[in-house]
Amino acid sequence: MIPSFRWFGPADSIPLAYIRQIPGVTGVVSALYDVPVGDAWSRARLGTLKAQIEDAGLCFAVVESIPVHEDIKLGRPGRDRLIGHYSASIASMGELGIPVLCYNFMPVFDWTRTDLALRLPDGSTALAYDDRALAAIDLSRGTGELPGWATAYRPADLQALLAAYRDVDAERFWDNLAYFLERVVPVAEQAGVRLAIHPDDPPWPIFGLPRIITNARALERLVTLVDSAANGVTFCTGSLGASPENDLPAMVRRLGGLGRIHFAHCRNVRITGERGFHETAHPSSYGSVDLFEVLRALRDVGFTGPMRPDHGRMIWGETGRPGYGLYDRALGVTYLQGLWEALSRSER
Ligand SMILES: [Mn+2]
Repeated sequence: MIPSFRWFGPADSIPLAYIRQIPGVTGVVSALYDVPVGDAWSRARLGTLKAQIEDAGLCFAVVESIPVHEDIKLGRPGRDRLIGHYSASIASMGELGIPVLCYNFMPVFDWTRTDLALRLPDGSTALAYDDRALAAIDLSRGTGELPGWATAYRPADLQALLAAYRDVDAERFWDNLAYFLERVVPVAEQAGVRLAIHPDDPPWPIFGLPRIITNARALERLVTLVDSAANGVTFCTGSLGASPENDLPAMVRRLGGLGRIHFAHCRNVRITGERGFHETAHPSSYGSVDLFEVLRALRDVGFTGPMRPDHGRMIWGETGRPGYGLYDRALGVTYLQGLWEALSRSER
């Protein structure tokens, strides 16, 4: 297991030098954040990022993520050219020896919350989701009411995109994902890069849009779309753990046993009702996810990939990118390493 930490590039308010000081963390999860969606990532740009990470004494463990253009997800004409660009980006990763690519395949919006600063009893704040609050958001007026997405789309563009998805049901969306993977997985194999799809967050349809990477059945279907070790998953305990139907340790044993877990996002959520949850501190006792059992399953299947803490709360007066402050994530990755050390040493 490679303890890792997400870094949003040189614009991140948390410098690599701070990440270097978190005990045990050696891997960095990062991306190029200023390349327009659909363009190829050049080896030169990615190489500069890799050099910055290595100059700080760390290792570029995962690209998270290269966004998949909506035209690919919609199966529109023109997707082949965009898939060509995506393949070029994967080839650049391979040339630089960056081994894992985390990506997602969610329509229009990826992570979605209804509150970015829910106050918890201890005074910290966390991200939260409530399906009733989401239902009250009217997208015909744009995304202004959707936390975290206020400036993501112009209202007219959003309406056009939502209209385009009206003809795309879940099965058609699966077809579009298969079409994409049939073309990029061979490129990844050739490049020595492992693809790791991130589950949908939250793991159910929102705004009438299809969401398909939500549970054990879906993840097993995903890995059989293209039967290659390069076609795997990011096991995100927070995303999958928001649904009580998901037995996370069992899913780890099944997918990990197939050798298809290439990256782990470990965090906790507390389920607060049907399709409702808020994020919490990482330790098992704070939420609905039993991280001890998840990590035990990861150990048992021989997981050796990068693992990062996922969203943290805002604590100790810190401000910053929602979910991505330094303090709570540093506590989280330290806790995860404590579990891992105890599991490893008790096996002797
Ligand atoms: Mn995640």
